[in-house]
Amino acid sequence: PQPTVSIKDHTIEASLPTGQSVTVQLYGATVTSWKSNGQEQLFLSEKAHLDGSKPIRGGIPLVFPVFGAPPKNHATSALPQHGFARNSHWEFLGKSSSESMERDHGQGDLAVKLDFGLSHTMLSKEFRKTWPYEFGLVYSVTLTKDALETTLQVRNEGKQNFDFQVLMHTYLNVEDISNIRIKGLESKTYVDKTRNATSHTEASPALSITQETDRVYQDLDPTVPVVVASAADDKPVFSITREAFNDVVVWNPWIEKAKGMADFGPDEAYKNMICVEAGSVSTWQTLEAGDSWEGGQSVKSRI
Ligand code: TA6
Repeated sequence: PQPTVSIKDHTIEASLPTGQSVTVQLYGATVTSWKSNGQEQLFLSEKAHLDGSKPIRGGIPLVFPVFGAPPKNHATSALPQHGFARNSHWEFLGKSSSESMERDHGQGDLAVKLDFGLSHTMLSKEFRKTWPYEFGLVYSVTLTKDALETTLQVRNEGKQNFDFQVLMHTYLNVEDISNIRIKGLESKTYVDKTRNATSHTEASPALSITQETDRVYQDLDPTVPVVVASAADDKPVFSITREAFNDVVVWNPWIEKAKGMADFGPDEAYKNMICVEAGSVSTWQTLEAGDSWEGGQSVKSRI
């Protein structure tokens, strides 16, 4: 049996015969659901706007060409926080399914890949005015039996170089934030946005989240997984590896900030999510005219 892909007005859904499924909104090319073993792996706020009126609060919003509040006196200065990719209308470019031979059984291990495109010609007038570069983005979402992979290809189709940052703002679903630990960050340098963006070194081999947390861990080895592990048995719940993404942001709004976001609901839902966000955000990538660049993540789920 083959994967199935269904297209409903602004939503693309794909599922594998082994039961996994993924849902992507064309708005922002935002993954809003990833199910395996019948369980939702991503957090989506009950109050998320799904009508294109504002970026979706949950799933995997795509951050490009700037992470966070844009800097002053920069080509991105007039863009909204996290740039325009997550609040633009993308187009579905198509699907492909592949069969990678499994070592032991020799039976094909199915994967389905969905491609989405956004180019400068599709941007709103306002965004094109504020960031006037000719670019093309191809965002690929690949569903396999035990993982979800998201990759972004950035192409400079103009005559001027441009600088960009990119990040996959992944909201992971956790049963209880107090029962997980984040591993793979030990001895890494991070910028702590809850402490005036000061720089620190991570001492913990297994970070627990007990307050508002907003940290940009830098210069990680992309092939070393960042693991969301169970505090009870230390087993991995999620394991994230990256390509060309050397930074990982860890964010939980905690009580006050959760209450303060109108589209974050229910208020206590900060206990059921952790954002572990892979990207290239601590410096700027310069893309020369005519060049292209690619980066991405693979999120494995044990659940
Ligand atoms: O995930 C890190 C972060 O930059 C936090 O500082 C917080 O602002 C979060 O993104 C959500 O940003 P948003 O613009 O989606 O409300």
